[in-house]
Amino acid sequence: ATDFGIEEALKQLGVSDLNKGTSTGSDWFSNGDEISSFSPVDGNLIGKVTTTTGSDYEKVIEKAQLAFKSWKLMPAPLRGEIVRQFGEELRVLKEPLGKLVSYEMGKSYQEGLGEVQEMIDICDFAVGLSRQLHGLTMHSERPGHRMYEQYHPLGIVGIISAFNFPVAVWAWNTALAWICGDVCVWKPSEKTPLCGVACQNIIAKVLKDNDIPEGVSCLINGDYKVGEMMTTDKRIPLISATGSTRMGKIVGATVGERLGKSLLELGGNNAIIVTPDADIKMTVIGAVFGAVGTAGQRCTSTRRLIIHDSIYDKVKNAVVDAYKQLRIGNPLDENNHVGPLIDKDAVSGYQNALEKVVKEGGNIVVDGGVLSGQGYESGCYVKPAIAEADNSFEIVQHETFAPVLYLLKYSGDVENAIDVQNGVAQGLSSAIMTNNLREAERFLSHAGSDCGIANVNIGTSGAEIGGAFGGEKETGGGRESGSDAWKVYMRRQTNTINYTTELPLAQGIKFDL
Ligand code: UN1
Repeated sequence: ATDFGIEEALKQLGVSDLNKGTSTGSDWFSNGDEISSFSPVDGNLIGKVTTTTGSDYEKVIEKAQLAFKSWKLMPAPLRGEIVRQFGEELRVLKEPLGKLVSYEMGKSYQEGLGEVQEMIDICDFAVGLSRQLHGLTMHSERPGHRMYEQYHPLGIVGIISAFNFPVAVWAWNTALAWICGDVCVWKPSEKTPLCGVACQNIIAKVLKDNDIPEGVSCLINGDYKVGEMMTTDKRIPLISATGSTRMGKIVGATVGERLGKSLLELGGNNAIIVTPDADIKMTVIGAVFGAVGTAGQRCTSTRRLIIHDSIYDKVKNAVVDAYKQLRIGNPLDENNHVGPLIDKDAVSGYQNALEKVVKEGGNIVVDGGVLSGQGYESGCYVKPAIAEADNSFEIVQHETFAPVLYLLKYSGDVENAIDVQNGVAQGLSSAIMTNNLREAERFLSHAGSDCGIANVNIGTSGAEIGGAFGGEKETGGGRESGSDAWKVYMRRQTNTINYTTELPLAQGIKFDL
């Protein structure tokens, strides 16, 4: 716990009394409509941000293009030094920023701090990487020739992020894009605009202190129409978008139309398989955190438990008992496990899912419901619910961004559970709980999970920075943050150099003059 409140946090982040919107670094300008940011925690107005108009956008792109000219010429390790300083600022501001994330988005304060920690981790990762942007060397088939490949900066990277990770997803993209020599234009979710301004303030100070052009980091605000300015803009070679599959299909198609690149991080429908050899205690912790953490609003949240029939009742009872311990309330109070949903639309989506699962023949085993009364005035607090269901139900096939967990039963071999796990349109995260080596290896093999993330004896959420993050099928195929995800932020060039006095042609082609 900290000894300061949200007012003090807003001050430290420079977002109290806010009426700002579009920015290239510290230089604010914006002429569009206002967005009011209301906290789902208590329903109070936190601040207002003005949206980006078409002419504001043009100014931003001009500044970004100008900044790219000098930024791309700076040696990568020196760009890494800027990212290192950004990470240092984040360490200093971890508590106020974690608090703002919790207050504006609604996740628990612990998870708000965890999100800022992910930003710090990606900065550390990027600093090391800034000295390792290496390509391969190859042997040429032609005598006296040398071949190698190198990676060059791309240009402007457009980032569209979602409300559920209002700061970390931006940092996953920017920390890598910056060391790669790119400049970034960010449109945060219109549901969490103050988190966007707070982050922009932090990086703007670092850039200013180092005399780096402010256009290296730009912020634009507004709804999908502002996002469209970027997706249709040929001056932006890469769009990195996080959000629903519905949004991603539109972004992918629009960017594809102009043959731009897109990096898509879309919906998940993540399952944990619980086999007869599972450790039940670990299963319960993994499943409950996965299902109710961030109030079920992570793209990695656990949506389905696929349980072997021989232990079905035991696992079901243990999970139901654990749900009885959950405390729902103000996420800044560290005694609570579950905070509010982002807004009332999300509450309707949750209610709709519960109605639908019953209509389709499901059986509710932990009741849901919207909480009211003292402490719940915002109308966004809901009870995490559990329903017994079948994988074929339409609602089970669909990602509902809320704490609704479906229990599914399997019998026979683990192959049957894997079929169920893979039997959805999404392919982000997956897990198996087992102490059986054969089952675990089967699950991880090419005959196993079809997801971008597959875990053993860990839940589906809470990935760490070193690994590539992303998923297959309707999750969009993009990879961010760890491993060699940096390559998408650069353009690859193959170079062949001839150091002889002859000019032999490849493939042995004869061409004599
Ligand atoms: C997301 O929900 O968009 O693996 C990202 C996790 C977090 C990131 C989630 N590290 O749950």
